[in-house]
Amino acid sequence: IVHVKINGIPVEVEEGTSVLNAAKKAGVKIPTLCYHEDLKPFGSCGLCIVKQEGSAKIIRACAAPVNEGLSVITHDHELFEARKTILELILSTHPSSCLTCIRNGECELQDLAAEFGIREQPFEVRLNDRAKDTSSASIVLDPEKCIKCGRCVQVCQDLQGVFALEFIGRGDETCMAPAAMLKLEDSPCVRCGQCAAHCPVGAIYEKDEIATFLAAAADPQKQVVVQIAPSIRVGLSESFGLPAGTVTTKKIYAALRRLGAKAVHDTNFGADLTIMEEGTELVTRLTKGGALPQMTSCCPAWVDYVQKYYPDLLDHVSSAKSPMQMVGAIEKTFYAEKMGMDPAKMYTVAIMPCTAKKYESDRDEHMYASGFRDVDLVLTTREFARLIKSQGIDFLSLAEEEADSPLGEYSGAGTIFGATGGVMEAAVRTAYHIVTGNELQNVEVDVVRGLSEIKKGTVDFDGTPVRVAVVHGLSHVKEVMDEIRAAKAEGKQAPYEFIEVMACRGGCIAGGGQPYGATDSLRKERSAGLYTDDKNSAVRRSHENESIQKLYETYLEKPMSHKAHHLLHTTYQE
Ligand code: HC0
Ligand code: SF4
Repeated sequence: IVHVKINGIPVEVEEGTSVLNAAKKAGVKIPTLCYHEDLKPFGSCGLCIVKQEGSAKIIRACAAPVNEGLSVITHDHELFEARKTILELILSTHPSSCLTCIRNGECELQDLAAEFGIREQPFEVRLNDRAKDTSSASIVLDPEKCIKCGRCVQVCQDLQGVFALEFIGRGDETCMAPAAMLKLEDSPCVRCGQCAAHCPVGAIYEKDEIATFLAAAADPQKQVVVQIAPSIRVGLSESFGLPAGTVTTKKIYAALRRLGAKAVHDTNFGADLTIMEEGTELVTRLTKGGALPQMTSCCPAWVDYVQKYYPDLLDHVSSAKSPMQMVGAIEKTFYAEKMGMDPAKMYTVAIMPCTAKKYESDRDEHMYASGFRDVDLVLTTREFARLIKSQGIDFLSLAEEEADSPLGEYSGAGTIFGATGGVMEAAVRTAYHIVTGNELQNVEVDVVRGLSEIKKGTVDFDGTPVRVAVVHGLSHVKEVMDEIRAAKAEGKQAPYEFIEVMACRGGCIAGGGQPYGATDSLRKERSAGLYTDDKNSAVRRSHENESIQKLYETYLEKPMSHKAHHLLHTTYQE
């Protein structure tokens, strides 16, 4: 513990705490722009400068650790003017097109300009004239709006270990871009969207497809059918001012009907279905042979990463399609038949916390098993929030509604898919039943919960140990992949049977398409919302979802049957 003074206010903080966080503890907000809790301090913007009392020293509060007896001044006239000048200089290289920017109302630079009362532009405006990169199905780069904060580069390189983005050019001309000025689509980008979720301005954002949705909903030739991902139910609430982690599932269903959905389904149903298929696949690999450990396949950025960085290990990835794709395939076959709908006219939409899902829905590997595209359109949570607001829907006052049966019924196991470790926990609940014929009594598998980067544990299947690992944040997966590769080279199996990987830290609850501002405390609150929802569920094991049981009885026959294989599985090519 060290004792410091912030503007004369004494505070006690742990050694190594930054001046910025010590100030926070004293109730003092130091302005920042490049700083983000997820990242190492980069110190590029200079807004967080403070004065050290008793010395002429100016300190960057984000990067400087406190020491015993330190006393700083965070706000005075001189610092205010210096910060205002920094902002004016940033604004002199940034377009003033706020009204038409995707970040209008949600921009950190705009907020700061307002806080500092900037009313005019004293410096000559010099914009770089680099063109937008719209090559990716998921992400748009607008280098003209880049403020060189460095967050996206750090996110892509350090959090994700992908290295698709770097700083290009010198001086004024510097901006973020894929190496060698490649198009994003030709770069190693896996479309996770974490760069967009961390960008403070409108320089990197999700491809906006709200207009496509509205056109489809207004088209009398189309019947719009919508599913929502597990983490939408906890993510959307923040966009409407509710506390993080608030579950709004039934208001979301109601909003979708007002938006023109002819049927409202839940990706959680698909999550239960995925568990049946993927759990059965795991048991088959364990008993009959096949590449082990088996790895989950539901995160499209992760699958993309394996294809780009570890194509030799693709046979470890489960052949099960993601829950989203499974729901799409079942909507255009089973559901269309049941309801007498023409699958050619059915327009399937998925609301996802993820930018990579836009790309997944457009992959050509067997995503058309019904004869039609499984999922026609993907909107992220952020687009969904804007869509609701644009259509005069007062979300908070909506009366709750139910989803449509049977593709709206799900277990708590399906819900927790949205948090890191959730797919594993759901799989354990069902694989235990498949292997032992009994039910797992304590369904809460604590070793796979929480935010540790790599979670490892052994689950006891009545005497048979099953070794599992859970990884989130792509930069950490390298360790496990290299272990598998090394073991394989020696003709051995790495010490796991089943591994879950999610590209984003925390899992889908903090996906690249979720509301801005994710930090670890927010990740915990969003996850807690899902775990509480699971706890409150009458059914907590995927195989006990009666609608899933009926789907097998009346249509698919059994997990991994010929028909299930055709509709619900795929293979990813090197
Ligand atoms: Fe996820 Fe999913 S859990 S990837 O994180 O498996 O995006 O929320 O929808 O498909 O269910 C995202 C979230 C999903 C899928 C599910 C899986
Ligand atoms: Fe990097 Fe992900 Fe952004 Fe692609 S989407 S540039 S992989 S952070």
